Amino acid sequence: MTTHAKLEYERTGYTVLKQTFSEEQVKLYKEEAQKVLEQYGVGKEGVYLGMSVASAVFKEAAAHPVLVNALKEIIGDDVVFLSDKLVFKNASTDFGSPWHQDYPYWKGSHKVSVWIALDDATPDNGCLRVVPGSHLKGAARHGGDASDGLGFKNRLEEQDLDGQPIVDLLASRGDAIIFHDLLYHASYPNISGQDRWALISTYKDGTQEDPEYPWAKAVFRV
Ligand SMILES: O=C(O)CCC(=O)C(=O)O
Repeated sequence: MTTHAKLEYERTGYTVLKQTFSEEQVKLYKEEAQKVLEQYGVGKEGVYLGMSVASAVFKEAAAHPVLVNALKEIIGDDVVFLSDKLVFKNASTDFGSPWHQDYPYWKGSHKVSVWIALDDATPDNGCLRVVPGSHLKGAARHGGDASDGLGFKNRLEEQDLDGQPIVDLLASRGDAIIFHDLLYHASYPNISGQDRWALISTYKDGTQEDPEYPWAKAVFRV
């Protein structure tokens, strides 16, 4: 399975590990995430960076054996966890994430992120959208007009998407989507009236030199 995952990742820039986390684990993560948000007084929707700093539950999630096996296939033996974030789009969140690559945020060596569905994700509640193979195009120029309030000062230009094949990644709770930091991705607005929460964890190859990342405060070798 992981060999397939590696080949798919190399070809398309992403691979989906279905049902990696159990119902019980997903329930625990949502409850624990709720506690973190309350503890830190975080608002009702958005992004919270540093779940593993806030709770050991997320550190354990980041080292899930199925994930680690797949990451070792993709990255190599020296897999380092850098940081994670909760993207919590509640029933009232009616905006999607603009098209972007993650690379402009990280720079340095190429990072691998894992988008873990804590709710079922559909086009109606804001599932991910990707351009398969776009990670092979290299780093694109990103523009910076965030005046519409949707965040993401690093955004792809509209013409970068022209004529590109777009795939919607519907996901079930517990699925894990592993993706390259050059993959073009975005998400739909949530118009469903239902929550759409996801945990995104980012990893790197420990043999590669990188700048210090001030927000990576729970770094560990998996
Ligand atoms: O979960 C989402 O809606 C998209 C998040 C995303 O693309 C990111 O944080 O890089």
